[in-house]
Amino acid sequence: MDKNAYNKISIKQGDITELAVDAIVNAANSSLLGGGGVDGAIHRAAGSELLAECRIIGGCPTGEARITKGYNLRAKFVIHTVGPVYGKSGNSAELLKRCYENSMKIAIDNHISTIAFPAISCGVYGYPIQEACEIALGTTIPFLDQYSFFKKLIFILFSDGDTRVYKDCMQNLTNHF
Ligand code: AR6
Repeated sequence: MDKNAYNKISIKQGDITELAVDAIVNAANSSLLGGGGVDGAIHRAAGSELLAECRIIGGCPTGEARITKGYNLRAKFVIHTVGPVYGKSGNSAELLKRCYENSMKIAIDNHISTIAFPAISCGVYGYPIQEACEIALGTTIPFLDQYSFFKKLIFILFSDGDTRVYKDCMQNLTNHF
């Protein structure tokens, strides 16, 4: 792994709706019609045009991703992905990995070079943060290595504890240099 890839990652605590990046990722449900948690916050901040565009898309299966505009958000785009309900939606680890992979693929297809992820599935869907974090970092970092046009990858967490887990996991990865 190229050390430069790690320099493009930042782990922050805060509200994803406030970020001025090319795309923020939404932890949606398969209807794409909004909900609670980060999904609710993104829809509130983006405004009703986001819901109208999501209606046209007509849903998204677990593990896949879809892109819309960002409307009133500072982010130009929203990439909506549907995480697994932990222990319920088939192979949870494989499905969560696909969420990160498919979000990064959509980013590439749309020339998105700055992107921010929340902790997909780690709220209402019950995924343990440590396991989810390892999947999030392990799946996205190889894309930074392979596609040098990516400039910034942000993981934005809501709680102190989740932020600490991500920072520790990142530290363990960089210690290998
Ligand atoms: N910015 C960053 N992170 C946030 C924000 C925010 N504004 N708000 C919450 N989080 P969740 P899920 C964190 O429940 O588990 C929705 O109703 C939160 O602390 O939003 O994938 C959807 O419609 C947690 O760590 O998503 C689905 O029905 C993480 O974001 C369902 O919840 C994800 O928590 C999806 O559940």
